[in-house]
Amino acid sequence: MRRAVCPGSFDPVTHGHLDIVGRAAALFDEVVVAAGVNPSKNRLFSPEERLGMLERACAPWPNVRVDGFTGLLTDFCREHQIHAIVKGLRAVSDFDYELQMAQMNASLTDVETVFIPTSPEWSFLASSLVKEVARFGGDVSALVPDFVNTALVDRLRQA
Ligand code: COD
Repeated sequence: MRRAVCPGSFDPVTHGHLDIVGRAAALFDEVVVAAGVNPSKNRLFSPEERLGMLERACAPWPNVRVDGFTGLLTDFCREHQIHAIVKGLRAVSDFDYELQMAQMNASLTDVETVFIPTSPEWSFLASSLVKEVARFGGDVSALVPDFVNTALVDRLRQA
């Protein structure tokens, strides 16, 4: 079975992430969307909230499942017999960092990184920008699933 992981912080999941997940699901038999749940990192959404949003967003793909991980991604890959890491690439700036991580991960275990180029419509999209725009009252409803937009508005209203 060809199994791949789409790892990320997903704080929160955006249409850019989901575009990559959907395209990975067409290439691999099984895709695990794995959210890094490092509790020491300051996130807008808790691990449980991020996983819940991912579960809902990935429900349309029967060969996609959602999981969380702490520690090294390569350890997660080894535990789950995953031999491919799928990453989205937006710009040259992504490539510099992603190449370094891909080479480090390959040096730690026999995992290959597969890069999928961002779709033009989502090339500017990042969770950090979505949060910043939403924080100042901007409309991000076209950039994230409806229920994520609702959660963002609710969370930022409380802040
Ligand atoms: N279009 C296409 N791809 C996109 C878009 C978009 N609009 N937005 C995001 N993506 C891609 C990113 O390029 C990335 O590949 C993925 O989606 C996740 O993005 P984020 O921002 O949610 O997540 P990151 O980049 O913060 O996640 C980093 C990891 C958690 C994957 C990384 O830190 C990690 O592997 N951590 C575990 C510890 C470890 O193993 N460290 C050693 C690394 S060598």
